[in-house]
Amino acid sequence: MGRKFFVGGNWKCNGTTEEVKKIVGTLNEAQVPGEDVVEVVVSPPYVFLPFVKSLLRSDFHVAAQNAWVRKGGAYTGEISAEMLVNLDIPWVILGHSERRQLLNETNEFVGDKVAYALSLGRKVIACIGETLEQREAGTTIAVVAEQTKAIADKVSNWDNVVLAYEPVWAIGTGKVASPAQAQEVHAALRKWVHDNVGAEVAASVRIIYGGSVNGGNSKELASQPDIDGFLVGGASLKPEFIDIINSAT
Ligand code: G2H
Repeated sequence: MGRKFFVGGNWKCNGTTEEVKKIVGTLNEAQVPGEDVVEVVVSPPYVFLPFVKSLLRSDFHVAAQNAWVRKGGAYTGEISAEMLVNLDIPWVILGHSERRQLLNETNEFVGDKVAYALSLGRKVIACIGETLEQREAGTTIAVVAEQTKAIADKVSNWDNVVLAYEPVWAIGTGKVASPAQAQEVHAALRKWVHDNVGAEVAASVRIIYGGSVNGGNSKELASQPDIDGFLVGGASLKPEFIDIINSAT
């Protein structure tokens, strides 16, 4: 069975109530292929999750941008996966490079977070990607393999995992990876999963690309055989997000 195209909108730390209403209004009116063709998930900041969920069309879904690594408790400022269960939020983004870099999240910590969220029935968009220095040093594949291994070490069932390859040098910079650059890493990742997890998971796991995706570059990126969708930041706040969703066909 083919891999269903996946488009995630990562709103990051952006938005007011009025802006959120406007974005959701645009999404709700959009003409896009059905859920059988493309899975659409938007990820507002935590404080807007229930609001967005209540307004959003039923064929689009919501994701949190993070979750605590274990059961909730005395962790000031954190949000637990149990709360996502309680609010019926199906998806969570974990291991985004902004958290890895700014908040020092390690590979092992991200692996633990992914495993814990999955254990509570959440679906996970797990982010990996190399820095510019690592790319220039020729270690891209080794870096993303190590990040993926830290997840694979803790996860036995990959049904609810989407892997998001997001080269750090392409995030929010306007410097998108070329389709060939992205395809090369996606193919290497799929091979890594094939060799280290199994052929069935390698064939079915969706590997999406993130980093300066926009309405102008999504179609060509989407045409690459191992690019199964996108995680979109800046452009997910704009009407061009609809064009990105439509690049599924
Ligand atoms: C990468 C991406 C969304 P942007 O972080 O996850 O952001 O599309 O703004 O580069």
